[in-house]
Amino acid sequence: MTLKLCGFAASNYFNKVKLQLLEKEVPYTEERVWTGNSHPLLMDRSPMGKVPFLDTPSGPISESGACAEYIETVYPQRPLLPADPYAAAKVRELIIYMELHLELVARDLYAEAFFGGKVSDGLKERTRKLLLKGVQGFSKLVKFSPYVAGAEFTLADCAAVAHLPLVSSASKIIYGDDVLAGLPVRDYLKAMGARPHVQTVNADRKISTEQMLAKLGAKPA
Ligand SMILES: N[C@@H](CCC(=O)N[C@@H](CS)C(=O)NCC(=O)O)C(=O)O
Repeated sequence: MTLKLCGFAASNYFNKVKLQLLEKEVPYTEERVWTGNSHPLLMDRSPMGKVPFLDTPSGPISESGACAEYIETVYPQRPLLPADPYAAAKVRELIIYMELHLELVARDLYAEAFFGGKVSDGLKERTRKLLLKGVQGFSKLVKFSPYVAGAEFTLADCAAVAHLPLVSSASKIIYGDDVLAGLPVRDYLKAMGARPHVQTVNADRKISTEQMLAKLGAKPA
């Protein structure tokens, strides 16, 4: 049985794992599973009802970080984590900064930034403070030389390509300025956009985003 990546291609966490699979040339299939419902198709395999999750020959795995680690262990070809334990820990550290201190914080803005909802002024203010703190921490770790963790393309790039554009655009839409503007994120994303697998992920993301917005009855921001 080949791996099956489940979720939808508008999801940044889905795309982080998808880019890893494509870059490593791991054979896999996709199953489109939408969130926002408690269907057993979702909850039995991803108990928090989140995507992505990965169907493996041994059973399902939820949480993109756990999926990514499983893929690295079972498919050692084209490793996206350095062999050196310290360097590998620095890649994992960078991913946590992007996910916990940037993306998860900015997520509170998405309802208004992308889905036609409304976020209170209090939440916007609190989120901005947390985002600026996250950006400060991330700036100390990130390398952009030319990849986010240094000279090699790693799992941290799979995460960066998926998460950083969302953080930038949510903050631009809500605050009128990009909290990541002090970092060379635009140039980095442009360079990453030349990679064929990043192009595939981005093309699929566009189609899936339109489908998702149509499902929600929302208009693109
Ligand atoms: N920590 C999770 C985050 C995944 C996540 O938040 N996925 C979103 C889609 S981008 C989702 O499933 N949201 C639906 C929900 O939270 O109910 C991971 O790394 O997989």
